Amino acid sequence: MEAALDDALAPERPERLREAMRYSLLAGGKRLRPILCLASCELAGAARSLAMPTAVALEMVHTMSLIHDDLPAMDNDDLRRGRPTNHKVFGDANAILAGDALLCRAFEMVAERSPGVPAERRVQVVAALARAAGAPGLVGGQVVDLESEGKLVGLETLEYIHLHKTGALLEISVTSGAMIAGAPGELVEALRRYARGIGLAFQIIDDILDVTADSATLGKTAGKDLIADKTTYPSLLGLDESRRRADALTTEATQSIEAWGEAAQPLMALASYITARDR
Ligand code: GRG
Repeated sequence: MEAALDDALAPERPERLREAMRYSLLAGGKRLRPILCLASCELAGAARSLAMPTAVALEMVHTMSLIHDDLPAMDNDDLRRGRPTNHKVFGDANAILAGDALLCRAFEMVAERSPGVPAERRVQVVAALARAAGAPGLVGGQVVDLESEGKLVGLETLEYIHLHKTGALLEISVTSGAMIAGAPGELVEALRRYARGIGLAFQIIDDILDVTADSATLGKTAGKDLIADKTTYPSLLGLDESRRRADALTTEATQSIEAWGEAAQPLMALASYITARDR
């Protein structure tokens, strides 16, 4: 995965822009979204190499969202993936532009740099990725999240934020691998149910870690939700009930794909990782 990400940003001008794009894209991170994509492509019976450009694209969209999320106009953070945030190093304007360029490159990866994937599948993934990133997905979730800061919101709004801001990209991460492989609709829908479960569980665990882990382990500022006065699962339900919810969602998620037996094992293991993770 690291080699594919490195290759996707080969030398080009302007050099400073490329440097800013590479700074955040190659800063580590769990690479969960691309790995989910590759695992679902394999589950659907195709070689993982077929989905590699889409996997790279997903990590690019995710990374751009982190760069923009960290900006002073949004979450205003100075630590990400264990390093100073992009705008702290390159300035606000370059950070915005590096994010923009990563987003554009992501669509290029799927549309133009996916040899061997039939054109109609590429179009299907481009459309689904655009929806997941845009107003019906990340952008919409981020808007409601920003609007909700400093307010006590209910579980329904919190779930809306999480399903859009975090869940939408995790969902397309899982379903895109199957789309690339030309999976039947029944499998794509089972994977969508799996993805919705792990997506929400992922964000509940994120909220829990924000309270229980330290900045060095997380590679980002711990305790940020409290500082930003955000409603979270632990603030609404407490830590124990939040963990119980994450576990229940993970169990439901894995049940959606258990009919695929041995082939579903990597996705089962990834679901367990999401609830057991410490960063
Ligand atoms: C996509 C057009 C477009 C705009 C983005 C800024 C924004 C709009 C949305 C914010 C999305 C966001 C930052 C959601 C948080 C998701 C989340 C829990 C991130 C942490 O993911 P990890 O733990 O991070 O997988 P690593 O560093 O391991 O990859």
